[in-house]
Amino acid sequence: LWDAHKVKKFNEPSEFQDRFISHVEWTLARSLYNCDDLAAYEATSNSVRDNLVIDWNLTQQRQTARDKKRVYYLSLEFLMGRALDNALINMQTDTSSSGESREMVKGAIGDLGFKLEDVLKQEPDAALGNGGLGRLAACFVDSMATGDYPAWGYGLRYQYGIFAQKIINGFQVETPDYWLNFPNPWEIERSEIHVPINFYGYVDRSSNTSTLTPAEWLGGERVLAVAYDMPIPGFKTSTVNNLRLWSARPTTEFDFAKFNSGDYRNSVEQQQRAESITAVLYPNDNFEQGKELRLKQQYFWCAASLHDIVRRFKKTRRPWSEFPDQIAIQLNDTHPTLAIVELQRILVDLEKLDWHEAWGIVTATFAYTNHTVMQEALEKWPVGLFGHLLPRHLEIVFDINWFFLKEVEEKFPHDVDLLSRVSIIEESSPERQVRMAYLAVVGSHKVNGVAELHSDLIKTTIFKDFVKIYGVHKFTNVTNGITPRRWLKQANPKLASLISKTLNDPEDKFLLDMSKLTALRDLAEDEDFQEKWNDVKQFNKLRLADLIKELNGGVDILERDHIRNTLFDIQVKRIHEYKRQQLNILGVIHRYLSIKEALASGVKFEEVAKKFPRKVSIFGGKSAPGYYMAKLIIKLINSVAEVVNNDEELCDILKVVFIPDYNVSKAEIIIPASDLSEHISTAGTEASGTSNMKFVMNGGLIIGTVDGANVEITREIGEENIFLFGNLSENVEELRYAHQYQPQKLPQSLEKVLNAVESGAFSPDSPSEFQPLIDSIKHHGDYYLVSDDFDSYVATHELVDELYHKDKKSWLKKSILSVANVGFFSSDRCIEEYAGTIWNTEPLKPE
Ligand code: 26Q
Repeated sequence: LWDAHKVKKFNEPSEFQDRFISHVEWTLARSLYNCDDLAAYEATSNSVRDNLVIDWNLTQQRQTARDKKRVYYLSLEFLMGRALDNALINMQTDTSSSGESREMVKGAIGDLGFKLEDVLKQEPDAALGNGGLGRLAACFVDSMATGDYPAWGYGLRYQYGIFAQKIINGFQVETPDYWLNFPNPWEIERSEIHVPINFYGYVDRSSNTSTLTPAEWLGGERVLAVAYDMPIPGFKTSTVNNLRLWSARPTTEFDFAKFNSGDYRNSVEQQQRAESITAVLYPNDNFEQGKELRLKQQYFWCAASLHDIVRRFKKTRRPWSEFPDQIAIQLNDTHPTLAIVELQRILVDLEKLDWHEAWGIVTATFAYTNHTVMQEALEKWPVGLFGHLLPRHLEIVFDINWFFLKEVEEKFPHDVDLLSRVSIIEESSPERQVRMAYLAVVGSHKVNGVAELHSDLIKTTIFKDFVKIYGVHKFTNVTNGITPRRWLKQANPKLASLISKTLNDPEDKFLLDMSKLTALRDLAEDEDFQEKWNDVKQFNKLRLADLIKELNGGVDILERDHIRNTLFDIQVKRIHEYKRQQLNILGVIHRYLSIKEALASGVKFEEVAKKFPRKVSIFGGKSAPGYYMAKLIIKLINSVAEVVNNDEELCDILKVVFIPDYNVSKAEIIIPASDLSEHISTAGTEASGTSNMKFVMNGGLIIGTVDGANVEITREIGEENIFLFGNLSENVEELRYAHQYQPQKLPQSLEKVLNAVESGAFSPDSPSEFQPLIDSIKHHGDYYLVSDDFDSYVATHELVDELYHKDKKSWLKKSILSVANVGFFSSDRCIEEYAGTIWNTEPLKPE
C-alpha cells in the first residue's frame, strides 16, 4: 500500500504535461486558456521541482543513514542567477539522463503552445550576491552536488538582492531588487525549523569571575531565524543537495513591560524591526563598512547555522571529540568568522566542555578562504560596537586572543612588536578594533587563497607573521573554478553542442571531465572546424547585439552586416578602481583620438580603417552606491560612448556600449559573444578573478595583467594564446613609492588623452566633470598605476588588432586551444582539492 502511494517523477512528455496542467489548475488556480509565459514558468518550475524533491529527500535520507562527514559552506552571498534552465540541464528522470530532460520538457511545453526560451526569461535572477565571491559560492554548491559530496550551503535569504542598476544621463542610479514579487518555486519554507537568536543583553557569571568558565548570556533582543531551503541538483547524478537560507522573523513572545505600560503599538513596531535583519544585501564589493546591522546579519546567520549543524550532530549521539571527524565548515571570507566564536560558546557555556578541549574541536572544524589582500577590504569591528551587540562573544574573543598571544610569547619571547602586530585586537585610536581576518586564521586549521599568486601574496603580506607562528603548511592554495554546466552548456548551447558532436560525446560527459576537451587540440588548425567554431561565435555575437538593441530601446548600435568582422572587446565585472575600467576607457579615447587625428591629417578613410579595424568596446558592471570614483568611471564610459557613437566621421569603426544592470543572466549572453575580454587589474590586487575563466571557456581571448588566476590561465593555455601586458606585482610597491616622491611623468600618449578629457571633449557642458579621475592619476600618486601600464596596454591592443584582422586563422587556433586547455578551471576540480586537502571528505554516491 505504502509503495502504491509513493510519489513518482514525471518521465515522459505526457507525464510532464499532466503535472504542468495540474500546477496551472491547482497550484496557480488558473486555466490553461488563461496561462501566460509567467504562469507557464511557475507551472514548469513547480513540475521540475517535484522531480527534484524526490531525489532531494532520498539524498538527505542517505546522508543521514550513512552518517559520513559533511561539509558546510558558509557564505553571506550566493549569486545563483536563474534556477530553471540549470535544473533542466542537471535533472535526471528515471528514464532519461541529465541533458535529455531539457529537450523532453522543451518539446512537451512546445506542444502546449509555449516556447521554452520565453518561459525561461520570466524567472528573476536570485541575485543574492555582489560579484565574484557570491558567484563562486554558487558554482561550488553545483560542483559539490555533482561530485556527490554530502554538503550544504548556509546563507541569508535577503528580500532585496543586489540593487538593479539604471543608467540615467550616464550616471548609475540604484533601484531596489525586490525579487520575491511572485511565488518563488525554488524555495521551500521550513517554518518548523526556526531558531531563536539573541542580541545585546549582558553576561551573568553569578559566582565565577573567570571568563573561561561557563557563563550565561541574558536579556536583550530576540528574533527568530526561519529556514528556507533551495534544492541543488547535481549533474548526471541523482544527488540533490541543500542550500539553506535564513530569514528573520519576529518572535511571538512579547515584551511584558511595554504591554503593561499600554504601549502596544510600540511593542509591535519593535517586533517588526526584526525583519530588517535579512531585508537587504549590503552592496559593497571588496570594501568593508562597519555598520551594526551588517554585524547583526553576520551573527544571526552564524548562530542559526551553527545551531542547525550542532542539532544534527547531536542526533547521532557521538561524543564531542568526533565533531571534527563528522563536520567540516568552510568560511567564505571573514564574513562568517563569528561562527568560530559561536561554536566555542556553545561548547563551553552550553555543553560545559573544558575551554581547551572545546578550542581543539573548533580549530579542527573550521577552515578559512581569503579573497583579498587589500587593506580597505579587511573586516574590522570596533570593540565597543561588538561588545554591545554580543557581550559574551567579545569576552570569548579576548580569551582566544589571550591564549593565542601566550603561545606566541612562548615561541618568540620578548618580541613585543610581534605581539602587537598579530593581536586579534588592534590597539588603534579612536577605538580598539577586532581584526576578523586574524581571528579567522587563529580559529582555523587551514587558510587558503584563491589563486597561486594570491596565495603566495597572503603569506608574504597580510599573514606573514602567522606563517612564522604556525608554519607554512597552515597556508595553502586552491585556485578558483567555475561550473561548466552553467558557463558552457547553459550559456553557450551552440558551442557545447559543437563540442559534444566533435568529441563524439552525445551525453555531454565532457562537462564532468573537462580534460576530454584536450582532444580539440588536434582540430585547432582544421579549417572546416575553425569555420564551424567561428559560426558559433558569430551566432553568439548576434545574440548579444539583439540584447544590446533591446536595452537601447529597440535602436541598433551595432551594424548587423559588419558584426562578423567587428572585434567584440568586453569588460564586465564590478566597477572598481583596482580593476581599472578607467585604463580601458582611456585606451578607447586614445584610439578615438588617433583615428580623428589621422583623418584630420588627410589620411584616406580606407587606410585609417586598416590601421584601426572595426571594434566595439563593451562595458558592464555595478558600482557600490557610495563609491564616488567608480560612479564617475561609469559616467565617463557613457560620456565617451555618446561622443564616439555619434561621430559620423568614424563610419562605425569604433563603438562604445555600456550594458546596464550586469547580472548573472546577462553574463550568460554577454560572455559567449566575446572575441577579447579585459582582466587588467593592477598586478597583485585581483585575488583570482573568475570571469577570466568564463571567457576562456567560451573561446574568447584575454588581454590581461600578470595577476590572479591570469597566471595559471597562461600556464594552462600557453603564453602564445593570451595577451599579457603591464608591470608585475613585485614592482608595484616600488612604483607607488616613486610616485610619492617625484611628480608624475606621464607618457605622452596618456597626456594627450587626459588633456582631451580635461578640455571637456566628453563633457562640453562641464569640462571639469572628470577632474577627480584625472587628478588621481596626475596628482594623487596614481595608486593603481594607470600611467605605468598605459603604453604597454595600448601596444598590446595593437597586437590584438593585427592578429584579429590580418590572421583570423591563427586567432581561431588560439581560441580553440584555449577551450581545449581550460579544463583545470572547472569548479569540480576545485571542490576535489578542497575535499582532499582541507575537508578530508569523500563523496557519497547514490546506490
Ligand atoms: C564586507 C564588509 C561589509 C560589507 C560588505 C563586505 C564585502 C562584501 C563582498 C566584502 C567583500 C565582498 C566580495 C569580495 C569578492 O567578491 N572578492 C572576489 O572573490 C573572487 C572569488 O574568489 C575573486 O575571484 C576576486 O578576485 C575577488 O575580488
